[in-house]
Amino acid sequence: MSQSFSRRTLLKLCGSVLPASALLKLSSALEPAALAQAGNSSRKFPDGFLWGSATAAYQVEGAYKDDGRGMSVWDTFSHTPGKTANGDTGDVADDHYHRYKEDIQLMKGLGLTCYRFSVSWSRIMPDGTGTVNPKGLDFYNRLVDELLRANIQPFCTLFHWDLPQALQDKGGWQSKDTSKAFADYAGLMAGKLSDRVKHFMTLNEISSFVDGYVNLKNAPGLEVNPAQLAQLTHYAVLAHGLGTQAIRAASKPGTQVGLAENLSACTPVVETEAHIKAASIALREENAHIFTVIMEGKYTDAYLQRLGAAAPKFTAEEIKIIGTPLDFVGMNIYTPSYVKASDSPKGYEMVPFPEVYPRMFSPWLNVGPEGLYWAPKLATEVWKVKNIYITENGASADDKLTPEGTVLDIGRVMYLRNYLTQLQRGVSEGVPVRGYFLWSLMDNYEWTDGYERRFGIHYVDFKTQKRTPKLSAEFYKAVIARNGVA
Ligand code: PNW
Repeated sequence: MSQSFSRRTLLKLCGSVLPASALLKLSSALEPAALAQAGNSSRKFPDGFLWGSATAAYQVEGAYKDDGRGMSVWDTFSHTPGKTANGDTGDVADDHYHRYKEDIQLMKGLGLTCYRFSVSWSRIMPDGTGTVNPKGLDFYNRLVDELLRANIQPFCTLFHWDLPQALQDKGGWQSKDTSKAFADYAGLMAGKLSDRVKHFMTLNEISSFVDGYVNLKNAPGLEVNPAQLAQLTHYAVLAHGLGTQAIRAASKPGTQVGLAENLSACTPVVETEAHIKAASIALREENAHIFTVIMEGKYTDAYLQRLGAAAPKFTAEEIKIIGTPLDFVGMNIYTPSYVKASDSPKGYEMVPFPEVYPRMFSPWLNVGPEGLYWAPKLATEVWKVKNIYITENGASADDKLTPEGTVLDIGRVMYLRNYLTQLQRGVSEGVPVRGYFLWSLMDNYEWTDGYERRFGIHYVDFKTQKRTPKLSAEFYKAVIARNGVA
């Protein structure tokens, strides 16, 4: 029969048989400094690994009418009654437009070495094309200068869903002209910022924003048919390709270009050879319409066959542009897509999440830390990707301020610790992940979910704009300080 003892009893028992010197060793091994050192020697990231956080213009900036900013599809959508939780809008959000200096101090407090932000296209070009608004440009100049003063490398996303309304009025992503307009705007921004910004991302999560054309819950809130969806997705990947070329043409030497995509993070259900093989086939096919065509400069045959008459129309030249080689790829990974081996002609099967499953505070945020190991690893094998950044990873939680004025978000800490452990596993095996951006620096406007679903590691009181570090901020600071999982 086995019996368990409390730690205190164990120490007492050992004390009666162990010599004093051994006991001293044992107790000093339990000292906080020694424990910290133990953490230091394990689960480390390579020197120079970048630690960042990410935000997006519409979710944090506010100041939606300031200094000549034009309207975007998210202004229109959020101002339409019944579209967002509590009718919340990004009119004020975190008021980051006015408080960016204070927010950079938060970043400094964490020890961040990089920060990912996005540019509001309609601040720069209120009509989406043509006339440039100098005051809009000034804001990003000030932001970048302040980041550099704080020794934080700026990573700039050029489009994070806030399409100028003027372009939506002309068809939005259903028009090829939008792809060309994006390239003009992207080239302009690279010309203005690449003396200081060394990493640009074209588009954030194509798969998410094209959803706004079939899912009434996202801007612009339309419902198109499958053929139209495939075609506008094609125009979005084309915008990425044209944008990549425009950024390169306008940039100072040494500028790196990539994108940030929430690819389907295919992960074997069990780590056996057969399931791993299935996951790598699935990675190509499940991402055929976006990530694969960008990586390979080709739509897979299976994708085109599956769509049949609804397949996108494209030219050989467009496909070549879409496949323009990138300097890095950014992966936004929150949740894995579990894959199992199958005897079907496809060779794999997706495993759906059951109704009862560990989730964070957003219904889609299923917990599966190994996604952060497998997706980058398989992408490296399948596409020979050389540089990867995790451009987003994080979790929503039902955060509440305690009477003492803190937030003990142990759910988010649990989530981050497990995901980072899997990321470290990959990096230690040589998967070329160069940096990690936690979503998000602070609570912000979570699109259709308004201000209800908090993703920040700083709590924001949206009435007073006061920022308070949560327990997860303390956790992340410790991770950064030891360059290893805390
Ligand atoms: C990303 N999903 O969105 C976006 O890039 C951010 O703007 C957003 O705030 C963040 O993740 C948290 O939601 C996603 O349903 C939205 O799988 C939905 C999904 C994934 C990412």
